[in-house]
Amino acid sequence: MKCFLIDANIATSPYPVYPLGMSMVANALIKAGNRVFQFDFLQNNSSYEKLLSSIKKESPEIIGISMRNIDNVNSVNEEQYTDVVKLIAGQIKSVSNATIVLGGTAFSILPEQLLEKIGADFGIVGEGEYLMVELVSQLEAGKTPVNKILKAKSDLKGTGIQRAWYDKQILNYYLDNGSIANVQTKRGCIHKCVYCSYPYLEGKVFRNRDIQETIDDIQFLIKECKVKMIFFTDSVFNDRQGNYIELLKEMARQNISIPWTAYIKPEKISQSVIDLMLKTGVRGVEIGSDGASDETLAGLGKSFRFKDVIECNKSFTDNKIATANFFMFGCPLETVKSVELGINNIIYLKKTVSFIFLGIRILPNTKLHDIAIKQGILKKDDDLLEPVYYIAPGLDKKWMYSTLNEKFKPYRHCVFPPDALENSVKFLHKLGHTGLMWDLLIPDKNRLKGKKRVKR
Ligand code: B12
Repeated sequence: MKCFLIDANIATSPYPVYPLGMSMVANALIKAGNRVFQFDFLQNNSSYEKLLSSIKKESPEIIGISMRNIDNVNSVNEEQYTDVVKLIAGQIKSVSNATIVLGGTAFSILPEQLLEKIGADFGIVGEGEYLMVELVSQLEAGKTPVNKILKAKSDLKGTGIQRAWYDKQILNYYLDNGSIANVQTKRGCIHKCVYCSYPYLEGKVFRNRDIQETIDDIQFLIKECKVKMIFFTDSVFNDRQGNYIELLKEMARQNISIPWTAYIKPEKISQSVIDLMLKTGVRGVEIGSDGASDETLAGLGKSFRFKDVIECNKSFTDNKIATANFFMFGCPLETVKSVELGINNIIYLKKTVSFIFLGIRILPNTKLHDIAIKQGILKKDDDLLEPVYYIAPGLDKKWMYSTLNEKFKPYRHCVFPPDALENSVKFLHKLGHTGLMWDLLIPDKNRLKGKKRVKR
């Protein structure tokens, strides 16, 4: 069948992100014998004209739209991204009778609401490879599934998760605009953080991709696409089973070294693992600390405490590896006292940069959703298309905003609101800089790993 895939993500902060999900679905469709055209809306200047002329030229029978973000989860400066998808679907219908299928993380989080809002024919929740191929072959056989929303069981075996069909032209656009190329090494999340949708999106157990296939992706990106840095997109890179260590060992054995970054769960990392990271090119890591005090870490359902955050940062900074930490204020169990303690903890977290969010975007299928209903912050039938941010009862948002603003302002390494530096980063991207960027804010002149900027 002739398939046309559109990545409809228009978010450009902290940088535009290559549509990895769309490319994985493209690969599955191609392997199943379909003809696939990948269209990236952002790369095409968000031009409806270009989109429609491509659709007319390709005349596809099925059009898949990949929706990554619902909004920017930033209560202080809200942006939302689903209206544009409604417009895209409306425009498509004016020139094509193709079946429209929605997918991607944003769609998976709010499937019923988004199918209705956007007016597509079908939607696929969760990983799209298997169900999209299945849907295409059913439609080809003249069968129309009864259910409009199809739910993946997130049960593709790790080794069954195939490589993405990276589109070089699309990738070049992203690399030219400050992006870091992305590689997935596994799916799933075993953690129970109350606010997080990762286990819902990817399943509750880790499913490791074949290590050599992951390395083939990395080699392809280095050799064929001249990629200068890689982001391992796993929800948590340092999994307890140690798959990441096996991957790094194999990269080291094959002499592969490329600047890379990933999300790290706070825990002490042994020196031998840090040495492997250095050998394979680690440039900096993003630590998912989230809570700034033991009280809020407990309220978030975290299995670690603030001393682990300090220790984890130290494992890296002692080795001159740059770290960024992400924190949220207003968590369950937050009080005026824990806000004050948390602010101090962040200010005194050494040689790192911290990004601070106010409030937590409430998503369905999370424990926070239930907590918010119990506490009267949400009603059971609120559709959540419009973001609602959780702030623990008893705390005043205005007070929180002015306190965070005032206390963090003197410190370059404490970024509040989290997008405060967006314009400066965009300017650096225009000058051709790419990579972490946040490492420029680290108050340590010897932060070797981040010092040499990556240029495209
Ligand atoms: C890694 C990551 C990042 C990294 C990306 C780094 C990089 N260079 O790639 C960084 C830190 C930059 C980032 C930033 C942001 N992120 Co982020 N990120 C993720 C994360 C952990 C993984 C995304 C990923 O690459 N997955 C791997 C790919 C292969 O999977 P996938 O995209 O889901 O695709 C599969 C399915 O969705 C489906 N599918 C995808 N497209 C299609 C299309 C069709 C037709 C079909 C049928 C199926 C289908 O099939 C695919 C293969 O199985 C997700 C959470 C998660 N676990 O999914 C959040 C997530 C996507 N991010 C999110 C958000 C909000 C953001 C930011 C807006 C945050 C901010 N304020 O800065 C920015 C936006 C950046 C941008 N320009 O878009 C949200 C989006 C949902 C929402 N709440 O709105 C998520 C889901 C986290 C969450 N639970 O809230 N992010």
